[in-house]
Order: sequence, then structure tokens, then C-alpha cells
Amino acid sequence: MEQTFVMIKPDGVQRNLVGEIISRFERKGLRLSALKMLNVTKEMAYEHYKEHVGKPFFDDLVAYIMSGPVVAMVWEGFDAVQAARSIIGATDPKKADPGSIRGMFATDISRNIIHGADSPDSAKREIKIYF
Ligand code: D4T
Repeated sequence: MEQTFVMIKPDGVQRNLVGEIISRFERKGLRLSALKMLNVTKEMAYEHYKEHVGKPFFDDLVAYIMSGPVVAMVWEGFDAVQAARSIIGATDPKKADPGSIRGMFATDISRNIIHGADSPDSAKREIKIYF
């Protein structure tokens, strides 16, 4: 059994996609083990995205993630990290599978609705930031 960290970003919350997104994870067969709505602080944003410090999109990324409430979640199940990433789709919505969350609901890489941890170690690190 593996755990992964998933976060519905401010645009996903503002566009009333929380129920739709949670439903997709439930129907996949993953189990919701924690959920919290919160406002991301600058410290949390920097910790979450520290691998991107110095990149051209970093400041916009931090401003975006702090622009409204997010929904942080822990999902668990067999191969949960990969299962979640396949439901979420590629980082750039233009390249995402059309049936994935980003493929269906997003158009812009800088407003891509949802985050999913990219490995079990990242999931552990990110869960500590938000829970
Ligand atoms: P997150 O972390 O938001 O789930 O995205 P990914 O894990 O799928 O992708 P990432 O870490 O490579 O990128 C983090 C975040 O930065 C935004 N981004 C990324 C951007 O605005 N412009 C870019 O060129 C890239 C590569 C989108 C996701």
C-alpha cells in the first residue's frame, strides 16, 4: 500500500471542480486518507517548489499557489503515486491525455488545476509540509 499527495490548486477550487476531482480518484479505487482546505503560506510554497527556485516560472508559480484556498489530500492504494499521476495527466495540459483531469479541464501549464507527487519520496516530503 502506497500513499501519495495530491493538491487541488486555487483555480480548481474557484472553478468548482473539487467534487469532480475527488470523484475521479474514488472511482479509480484509491482511498482518501486525509483532506484539508487551507491557504498556502510563502514558506510552504517555497518548501513545496524548492526544486524550481531560480527558474523563470518560479515567482508566478508561488503567486498562483497562494492566490486562493487549495485542497490538500492524501490518497492511498496500490501504486498510488502512478495511479494518481495517470488520472491527473501530463504537466502541460496541451500534452495531457484528453481523458485526464488536466486534459479535460485545463489549457495552460501555469494554471494546471492540480498537483500530484512524482514519487513516493516526494509524497512523504509533501505530506509533511501540508499535514
Ligand atoms: P505539479 O508539481 O504542479 O504537480 O506539477 P508537476 O509535478 O506535474 O510538474 P513540475 O514539478 O515539473 O512543475 C511544477 C509546476 O510548475 C508549473 N510550470 C512548470 C510552469 O508554470 N511552467 C513550466 O514551464 C513548467 C515546467 C506547472 C507545474
